[in-house]
Amino acid sequence: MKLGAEDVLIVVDVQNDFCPGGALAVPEGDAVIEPIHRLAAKFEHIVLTQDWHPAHHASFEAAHPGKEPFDTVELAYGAQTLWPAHCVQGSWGAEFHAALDLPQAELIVRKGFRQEIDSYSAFFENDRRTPTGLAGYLGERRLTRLFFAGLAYDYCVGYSALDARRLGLTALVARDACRAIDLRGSAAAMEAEFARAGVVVIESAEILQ
Ligand code: VGL
Ligand code: ZN
Repeated sequence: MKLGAEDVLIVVDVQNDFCPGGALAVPEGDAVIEPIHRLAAKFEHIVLTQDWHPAHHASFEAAHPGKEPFDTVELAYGAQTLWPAHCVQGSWGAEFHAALDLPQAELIVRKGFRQEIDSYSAFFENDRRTPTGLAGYLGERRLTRLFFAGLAYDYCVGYSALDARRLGLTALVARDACRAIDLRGSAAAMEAEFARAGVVVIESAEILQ
């Protein structure tokens, strides 16, 4: 695939807490790092995202006495899955995995830092309205074709790709450079959404060719 100045690789949440040994470990989460490095070598532009929660964030199970991790609650903006505390600002778990080596990345987008709103997407928080600023950044820099990789396929990667389509951008997801949480069929559900929204799922070998 021919890549150019309008293409950007968006590397989602490759942080310790989403990798083995982390608080919300995605199975084989660290396996995304190698394919991401291979992809990154081909891209002129790379953006990283970083899940970045205050210590008692509303998406944490501990903020809801009597609830368990992965239960669902109603917050002001609608249904919210509860997670074990993860990616707390300044903690080890919030740091990028030590093996992730992308010093050339041009931007780090932090999300989920508002106490009362979770954020899966790199574009909008879970109220679907509060922007992170990424759309403005990409627009000003004329970055219009977005390639996604990272964690988790069925949450932050998936919601980011869907929002990219909502914003009229081209969105491709490098499947083998992602890993899923797969909570209650969430990976298959996300793929159905991808098909509806026109998100292209692709193997990184096809991008590298
Ligand atoms: C994520 C659940 C909670 C993700 C972040 O990066 O996919 N999932 N926070
Ligand atoms: Zn989170």
